[in-house]
Amino acid sequence: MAFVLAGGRGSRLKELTDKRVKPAVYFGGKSRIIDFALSNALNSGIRKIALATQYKAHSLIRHCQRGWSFFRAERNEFLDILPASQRMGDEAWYRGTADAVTQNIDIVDSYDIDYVVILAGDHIYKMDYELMIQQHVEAGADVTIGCLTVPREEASAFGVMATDASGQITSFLEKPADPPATPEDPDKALASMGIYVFDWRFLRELLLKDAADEASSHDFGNDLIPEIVKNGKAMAHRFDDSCVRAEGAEAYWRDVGTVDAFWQANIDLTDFTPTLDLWDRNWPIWTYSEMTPPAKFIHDEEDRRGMAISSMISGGCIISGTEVRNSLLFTNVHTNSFAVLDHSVVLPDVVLHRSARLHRCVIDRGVVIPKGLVVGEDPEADAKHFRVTEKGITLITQPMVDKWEAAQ
Ligand code: ADQ
Ligand code: ADP
Repeated sequence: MAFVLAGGRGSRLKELTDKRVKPAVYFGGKSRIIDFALSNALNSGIRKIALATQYKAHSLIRHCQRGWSFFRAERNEFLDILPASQRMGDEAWYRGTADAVTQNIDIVDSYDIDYVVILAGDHIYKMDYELMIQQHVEAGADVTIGCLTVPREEASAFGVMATDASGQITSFLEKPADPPATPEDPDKALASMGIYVFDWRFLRELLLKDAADEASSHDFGNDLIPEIVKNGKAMAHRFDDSCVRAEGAEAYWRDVGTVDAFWQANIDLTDFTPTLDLWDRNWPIWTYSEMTPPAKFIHDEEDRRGMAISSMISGGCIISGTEVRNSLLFTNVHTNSFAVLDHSVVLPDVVLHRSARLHRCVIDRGVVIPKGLVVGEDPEADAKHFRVTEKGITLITQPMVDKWEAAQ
């Protein structure tokens, strides 16, 4: 089975996670971040999935109910949504990632499974977990951890490990200030992806021991993994090109944890040949998608052509007399004459009124962009009303637009 952790807010996404948890944030034109972990599980042949939620889970739960309800209960397949609900003690919330599993031990017992793969619900990647489970079983490991090499200067955000020649993990430091480099490259570190395969019986024991430990933060990366590395057999599973089943496909993994990373990963999809291939029919990204008519492009009555260049435009969009360049538009975006959208990520149901010009923006779901609003041409002026990131990307939400309108 797969146990997906989807409870953490993802506060570096700022206002995008004010109302919804990070795994429920939209990604790639039609999907949400959670769809990647769930699709990987499904495409790897895993049809028993539990999903632990807590922070602002309504939009996540609604999405999963609409899009992920095709499992066949009569074949013992399911997506079981497990909100934090005081199952064990008096704690209202899951105290940490390990506690999210501990509080559901009796439910997992009822699934009658041998192996569990613990996943984070907030990364964008394609990975075949079956290969990792195979390696785990063949090596007779206590835990197998998915890992990848990252630039050393970024490694402080991860669990960082060292391995011996057999791939056994010899040291593990959770978010070290000074991350150790890999033996091959002083500028790289071997980082945990927060993906773990366990024998359920082994993990169960460990969780019960951890629950009784008052000094523990009940977290996989902080508590359980270092303990196994010290006293058991923890193996590394390298995430590389061989983890992607499609021929010639390149390994792709992103933590779209900041507005900049979110914008970049979405805009990358408009590249000539994006590394993340959403068109691969052998590894589809399943999702809930509204029934919509095809996108429509209108040459308006004032002779403006509605057009999109190097862009992705979802169903239900109406591009009327607007120039769209290097942008990604989600479902049901409506735009009007003399407007420009350039290098922008536009979430569903946005309306863009006449003569608005938006460059390098992320626009939240349902925002109505007023006539003549210009963003991305004067960063200092933009920062008065909108959130401008370090890299000069502007995040626009409806309350920010209301503030801008009030100031006019
Ligand atoms: P972090 O990046 O700190 O480190 P963490 O906050 O533990 O990740 O979240 C992991 C997953 O669990 C996320 O999907 C999050 O939504 C979810 N989550 C967080 N708290 C939760 C809770 N109380 N209940 C339910 N779900 C919860 C981890 C590892 C590192 C590793 C990185 C890789 O600890 O070792 O390098 O992930 O991103
Ligand atoms: P989504 O994330 O599915 O796009 P919205 O952007 O509409 O959903 O809203 C995010 C979340 O904010 C919803 O799932 C809901 O929990 C909450 N929300 C939105 N509008 C309201 C409202 N009018 N009253 C209460 N909660 C709301």
